[in-house]
Amino acid sequence: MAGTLIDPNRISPDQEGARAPLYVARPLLPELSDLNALLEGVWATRIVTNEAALHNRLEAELSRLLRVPVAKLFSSGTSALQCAMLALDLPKGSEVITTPLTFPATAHAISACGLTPVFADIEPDTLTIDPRAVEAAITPRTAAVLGVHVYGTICDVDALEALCAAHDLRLLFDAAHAFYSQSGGRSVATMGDVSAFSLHATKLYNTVEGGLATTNDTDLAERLGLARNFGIESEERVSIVGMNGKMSELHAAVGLLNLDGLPAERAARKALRASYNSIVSRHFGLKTQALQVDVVHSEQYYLLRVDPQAFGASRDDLYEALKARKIFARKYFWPICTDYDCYRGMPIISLEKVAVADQVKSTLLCLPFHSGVTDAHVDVIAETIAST
Ligand code: T4K
Repeated sequence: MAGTLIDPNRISPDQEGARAPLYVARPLLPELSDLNALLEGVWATRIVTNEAALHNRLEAELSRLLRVPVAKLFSSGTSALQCAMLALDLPKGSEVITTPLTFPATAHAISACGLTPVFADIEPDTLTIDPRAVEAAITPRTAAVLGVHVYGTICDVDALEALCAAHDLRLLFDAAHAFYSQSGGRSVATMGDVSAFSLHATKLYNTVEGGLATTNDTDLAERLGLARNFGIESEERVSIVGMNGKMSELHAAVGLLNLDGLPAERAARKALRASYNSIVSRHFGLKTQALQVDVVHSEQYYLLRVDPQAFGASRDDLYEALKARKIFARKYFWPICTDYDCYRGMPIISLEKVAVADQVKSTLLCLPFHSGVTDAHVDVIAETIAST
């Protein structure tokens, strides 16, 4: 995808000013005319939400695509996570072990369910939760473990499953970054008791706002359905604590149409990953995600890891240099959960003196990663990296 490196002097300030900003994400969107056509049927019935026809069609399509028995749609990835924990009926006040290197939604979903997040350290290569740190974090109050396939890197699922089975804990995955991922031929959607996906506009596959929870367990499926609809079992019976986590027909319509664009978006990102990898390989002090064997990558993010000593500049230097060229990379995830006002002071349970998460958090940068990144953008990014 990348052409030859360009001479930075060839980009005049005028040209630079005229170029549109490039963001870390750009939503995949269907043709507006196709969306209008699909919505005509919805307008005709005036059934616009509450688990209606397009919603149910999309659930069936996603269950097939992700090769999982149960796929339940939600209004967001956050509501999918919360409803997963409500459906599992984890005892109030119990602890859920999770990673500090994630988006706020992961820890907040735990707290919003009346549970306590406990942060366990991550592995230095994969940046996913370290099963040995999880084991060290288990107390008599632990009810569940919530792993995050961060940047689409799959957690050590076998070790976490074994640990949870041995300690009688429930296992959930925040798979917001891992739509369509597979490991050893196994779909991520089938891992643990339940997996929650985000279908937000910034995600590889999106419904504008939306979420998805998947499970192999049909009993749990019923409770997930209750949890997303206020716990309403029938007109005259409310059986569990629930919320409004439902997806509307408008969002489901976008989701149905976006299924068609998914293969081309993934292909464009795969090519872009190869271009970025070739740039990264030219610089000491830069690397990307650990390559996982026998894994189909989600192609959600492209992570750059900057070693300031070896590279000669920091992550923040590079972020600012790119920003000056209107390339808006993102410091996902900075700050980490234990830096937030609401969780500050909570320890990261670690096997290290300084937690790995604290060591790496200032080195991570996600580059723009979507089909709107052109060869010219890649050239500017390559030149900026070379000159920082
Ligand atoms: N768990 C994990 C591990 C997650 O990463 C997330 C969400 C969740 C759970 C929760 O899922 P949801 O409840 O959100 O479904 C964005 C997304 O809003 C968020 O969904 C995502 N993770 C997170 C990693 O990224 P921000 O605050 O970075 O978004 P924002 O508005 O700065 O968008 C980033 C860039 O994308 C913008 O600079 C421009 C571009 N963009 C954004 C939007 C909204 C567009 O081009 N079009 C758009 O409509 O959180």
